Amino acid sequence: MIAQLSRLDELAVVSGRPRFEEKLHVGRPNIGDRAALMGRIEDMLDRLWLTNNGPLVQEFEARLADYLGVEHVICMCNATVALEIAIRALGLTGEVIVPSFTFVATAHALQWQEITPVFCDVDPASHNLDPRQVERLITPRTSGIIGVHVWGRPCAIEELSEIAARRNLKLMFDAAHAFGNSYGGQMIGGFGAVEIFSFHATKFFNTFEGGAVATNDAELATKIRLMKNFGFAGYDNVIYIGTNGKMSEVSAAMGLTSLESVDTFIAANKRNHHAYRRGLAGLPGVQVIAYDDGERCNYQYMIVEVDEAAAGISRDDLVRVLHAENVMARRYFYPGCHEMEPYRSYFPHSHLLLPETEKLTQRVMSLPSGTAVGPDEIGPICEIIRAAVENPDALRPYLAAADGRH
Ligand code: T4K
Repeated sequence: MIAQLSRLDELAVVSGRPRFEEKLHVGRPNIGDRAALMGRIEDMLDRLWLTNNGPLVQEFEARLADYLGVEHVICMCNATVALEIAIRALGLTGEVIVPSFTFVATAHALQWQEITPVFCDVDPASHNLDPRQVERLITPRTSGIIGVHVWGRPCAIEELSEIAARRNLKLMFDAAHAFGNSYGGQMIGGFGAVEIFSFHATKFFNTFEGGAVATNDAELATKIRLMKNFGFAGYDNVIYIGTNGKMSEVSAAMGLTSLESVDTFIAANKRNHHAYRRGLAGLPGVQVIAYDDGERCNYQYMIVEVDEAAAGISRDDLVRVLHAENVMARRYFYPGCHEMEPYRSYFPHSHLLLPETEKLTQRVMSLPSGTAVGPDEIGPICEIIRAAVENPDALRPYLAAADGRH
């Protein structure tokens, strides 16, 4: 056990002595049963079949379809390529409405194929696309909407579906954060035309690198399968434009193993989430975002919103305090996509249309969770935050000095 933090001068920004010897990262991978993983890899090596729709990928896709309750799951090398392929298979062109408050992959997947991402503001409560703003951004060039279930919290799916149907637009979801979550009791994966998951190492459920498209549309699934394998319909028979989006067998081995431990991973995230909530309860200006306990939820992102006016300290200064302690809090998502290149140059005034996004990018930070941390780490992390929020004036000169050192 780590001793209680009793005095301000025990903070590392003051003393120079970090609370944790080793860095605590956001996005530390969860690893399932190593023996099961190694067994699958040994079998794979014996089979001499390493990629190109091997038996492990086929088994993984079938298990995922079952878990998600969808007709078709197509595994891919990562979610970014899965997004690109799904966007192309859906026939999106011209302009597509997306949030700016997302990982830049969502926007890049469009711009990569010369489709303009039109950045839409978010609802400050859910951090997801604000449907009223979506409606205002539709032009004759708009072909679709990509909602992102940020932190795994479902978008306003019904409102977005209604707008898409009424305005004759395609609707798909970037569900990179939402594997294992439900909306109205139905698993994320079955909404819109397609939903895309990420199984990157930093996701609570990982395949090293990986992603998947889930859909109930058989025609679309066939098209996506062709596109992720160069358009091959059989030996020597290319019938479509395609690329290489295939998942390898070793990733599927990891995926199948991760799936066997998915409930354990979720339980660790949930325990951590509630430990943080207890540890930070009552702190002015520091709010842990809530998940709906009535739905299935992976609790993978431990997100705190810092209101500088109420907390007396900015999000960025809190991140400085935590980094000095080797708690590697992250500013997801900062800056918004509209402030990143090439979008910043293409649309220099878009920040004027994104007031809630601008606020959120200044307020949000992500804290370590997953199986790599537990109450022994979370208790001290909360104490560090508490000590900083309770003593902002005393800390200011040390923070200025720490800033100068970086
Ligand atoms: N859509 C959304 C909404 C997304 O959030 C993402 C990805 C995508 C689409 C695209 O999915 P993929 O194409 O990646 O499948 C990380 C992840 O790389 C990215 O997958 C994720 N979202 C994003 C939110 O976070 P970075 O640039 O912040 O990664 P990095 O290298 O700084 O690592 C993050 C943290 O994880 C660090 O604190 C260190 C730790 N880490 C990382 C790796 C790779 C480990 O402890 N072990 C590891 O193996 O993007």
